Amino acid sequence: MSGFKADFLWGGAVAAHQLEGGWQEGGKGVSVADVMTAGAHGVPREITDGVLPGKNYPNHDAIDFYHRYKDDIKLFAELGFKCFRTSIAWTRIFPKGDELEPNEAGLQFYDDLFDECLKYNIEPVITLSHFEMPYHLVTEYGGWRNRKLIDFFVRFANAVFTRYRGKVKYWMTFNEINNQANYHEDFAPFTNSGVKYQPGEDREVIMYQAAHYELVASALAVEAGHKIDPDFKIGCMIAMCPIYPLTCDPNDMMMSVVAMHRRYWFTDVHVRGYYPQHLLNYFARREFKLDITDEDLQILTRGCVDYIGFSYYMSFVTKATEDNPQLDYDETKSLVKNPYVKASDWGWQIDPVGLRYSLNYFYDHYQLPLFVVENGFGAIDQPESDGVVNDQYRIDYMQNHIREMKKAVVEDGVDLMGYTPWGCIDLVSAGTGEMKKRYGLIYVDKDNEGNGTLARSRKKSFWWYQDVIKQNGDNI
Ligand code: P53
Repeated sequence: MSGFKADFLWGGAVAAHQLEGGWQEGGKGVSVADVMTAGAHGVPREITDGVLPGKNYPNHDAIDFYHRYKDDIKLFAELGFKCFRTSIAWTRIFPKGDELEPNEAGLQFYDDLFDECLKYNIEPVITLSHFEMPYHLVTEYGGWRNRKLIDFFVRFANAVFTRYRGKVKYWMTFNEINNQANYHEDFAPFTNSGVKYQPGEDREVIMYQAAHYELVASALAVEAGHKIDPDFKIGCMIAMCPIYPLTCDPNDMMMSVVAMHRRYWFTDVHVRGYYPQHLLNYFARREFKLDITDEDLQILTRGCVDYIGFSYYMSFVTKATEDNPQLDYDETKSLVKNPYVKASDWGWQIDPVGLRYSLNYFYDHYQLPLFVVENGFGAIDQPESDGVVNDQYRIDYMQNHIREMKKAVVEDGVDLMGYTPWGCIDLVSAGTGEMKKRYGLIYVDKDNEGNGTLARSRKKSFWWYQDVIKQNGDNI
């Protein structure tokens, strides 16, 4: 093969809570994203007890895509997008999460949004749960630590699969389900699973329980989706940060293997439909008592995904230490700096070759089609005197990553479906809640404090990416 397939899905990616705004419109309920304040690099977002007066909640208004999506999709069409990845805000469809009937106004919003995409032959690629589950499920049920969430999620999945069949073909169940491998911090357990920890709780076992229920829910959704429309392609979504050994010391190498086990076993369950033996042995060693029934194990085998969607921004590095003979992985302590690569202003290590490595890792393990559904460079952009952002650094980042992606296709033979760079239009950062950590090809006039006209303008990267799509990557 000389390059990307003829029907390669070039596009861009966003998530509902990070761009829509309209947090109380059309009957939408409060989501977990609505109770997170703005933080900064090194300053965690605060998770408040409901929406409190006087706090800055950047997702409430975001970039007002809810009202401006027609103009924004027109810009995506101008870029030549073949697909557009977004999520359905669960709280627009089931505002509290435990209702029996969906909210028609929310369903209608996404009908209109998908129609607008299809008008330009832009294929919607839809994530069901992207860090925006109903907050009511947190306060009433404890989030995904509760088995009841499986039914609520499957009801939501069924409602949107049924409604949008014929409009949406590509789906993913849980965004970056494996972020919660970092259960030591509050962010990922809350955004992935609506889990808030009490002091003194064993965080790790609760994380595994929540992830198990999500994997069962995902499998049930995949099974139901295939019945609703056999043409559906339903994937998982993994945050891929490959973990290298710091040196060729065999102990460092083995630490890297175990760290990869802890961060990526989720993919094994999604793809193969059963738990890897190393994890079962780990559960036994730690004496975790998990609610995993025989019926659950049956369900997992019936709901294997069709493809692997993954995000790739950076790689990690680990090393073995004498005080850790069993090579336990703690994402807040086990990672060290890579001396060979540079990092972004937010400390994310820039490693284009790591994308080729990741594509090979997934394809060697699973032989399933792969979809790079996020990649990009979060940076501070400054419009120049003519008003245009000259983001050559972003072009360099994307070009270097696409080049490595192409090697994975041409030289290594991986089956790659598409590429959707993250935050194709500037939006609210998930990790920090900032506006100033920008990823877009399209600039949005809004700052961290919420000031700005919300006007959209094309950055230099806009024209560059437009040309990449036009030439199907032949110029890379
Ligand atoms: P922000 C951590 C590591 C890798 C990807 O992230 C991550 C995170 C969580 O911050 O999140 C994904 O906005 C996620 C998007 C998010 C994007 O990467 O923190 O799927 O919602 O915006 C970039 O710079």
